[in-house]
Amino acid sequence: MLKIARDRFQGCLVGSVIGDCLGAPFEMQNWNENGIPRQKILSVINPKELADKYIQLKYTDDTAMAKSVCSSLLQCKEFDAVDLAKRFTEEYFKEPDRGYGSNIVFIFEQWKNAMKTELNFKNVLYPSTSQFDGKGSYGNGAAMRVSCIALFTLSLEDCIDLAKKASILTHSNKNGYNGAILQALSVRKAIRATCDIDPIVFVDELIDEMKHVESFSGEVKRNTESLYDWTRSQSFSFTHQLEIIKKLLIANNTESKENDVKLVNSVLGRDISAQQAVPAALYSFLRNLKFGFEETLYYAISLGGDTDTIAAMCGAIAGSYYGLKSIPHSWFDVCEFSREMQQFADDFFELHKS
Ligand code: F2R
Ligand code: MG
Ligand code: MG
Ligand code: MG
Repeated sequence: MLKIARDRFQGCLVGSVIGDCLGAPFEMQNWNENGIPRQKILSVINPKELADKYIQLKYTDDTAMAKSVCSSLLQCKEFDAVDLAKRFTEEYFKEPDRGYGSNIVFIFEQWKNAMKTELNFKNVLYPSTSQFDGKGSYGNGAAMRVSCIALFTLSLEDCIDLAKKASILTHSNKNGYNGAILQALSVRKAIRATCDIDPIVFVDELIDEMKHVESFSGEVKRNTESLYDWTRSQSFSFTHQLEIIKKLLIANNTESKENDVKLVNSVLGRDISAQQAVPAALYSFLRNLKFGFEETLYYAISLGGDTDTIAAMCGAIAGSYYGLKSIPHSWFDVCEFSREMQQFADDFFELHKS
């Protein structure tokens, strides 16, 4: 039986939706190398001020897609590619204005057509593997939705395997799905931490895991009938980005936030790609371990760029470590779908009790 507190399951999924909702007002609004000033962030999301306001901060595609992964796993009790594809498609056509990536929507359109004739779902990966001249998407849209996989799976191997399968449905580029694996592994490690996290040990362990993962990676072949048919290719690696994170942590630039943001933005980046957004989210968590959930989220947003997604991924990792109790009540109250994400977390928790 898995011995992890319910509060940390809840922290993971609530942290994710809160990061999405709080980061969304700033998404792509600020590309200044110094990021977004703290005052500007506080003017929108200061929990003390939000407590007196009857407003709702809306979730975006990050949560819309995470919702489908959660409900598919909970209903099917296993990974089912066709079920998940259908849920993504239905969710998108129900609310297409949640701020989806500009290319992923073509996948939903192809699936919608396929849903008219069940037969076409024989190759559910066709739309994903056809994107970008067969290279597949490396957007961060797979990574932003896979945190719950660390709540569903028990073994490391299953966590990696399911994160990959849930990703390649839309993101068949190796950086798209490996970024998602790194996110799932980060959540897994954070939620299982039994004492104070040593950030260097945390990164070293991820380096070992990602070295293994990336040694088997390649683009998913176009038109393949198999989910497991990979070709190999080299170049960018998350393992290398983790080495950079380690150097940043050792330099320990926690005194001056401004200089740190500038450096992080120049060496890690914070754009819509998994290559930039996932390391930025992980670093935001590890760099702020002394400061707790709230400060961690401000920092993630302060990087600028893809703020909703970086904050959603960072929120999931941080929430897994600090638990729901560490999340300000007013953030929980004003963020759309917090309560439902808490319920999903409870359902994952209950799965492991039986
Ligand atoms: N789309 C957005 N934000 C845009 C602005 C929204 C704003 N709120 C507004 O409306 O004003 N955010 C959401 O998209 C990201 C997740 O995207 P996803 O799901 O990965 O989509 P996609 O289309 O697959 O990829 C995104 C873009 O990345 C580039 N790209 C990906 N693979 C590529 C490749 N192999 N070669 C070249 N370019 C590639 C393309 O520009 C894609 O359109 C999250 O931020 C979510 O919040
Ligand atoms: Mg949102
Ligand atoms: Mg979004
Ligand atoms: Mg985004």
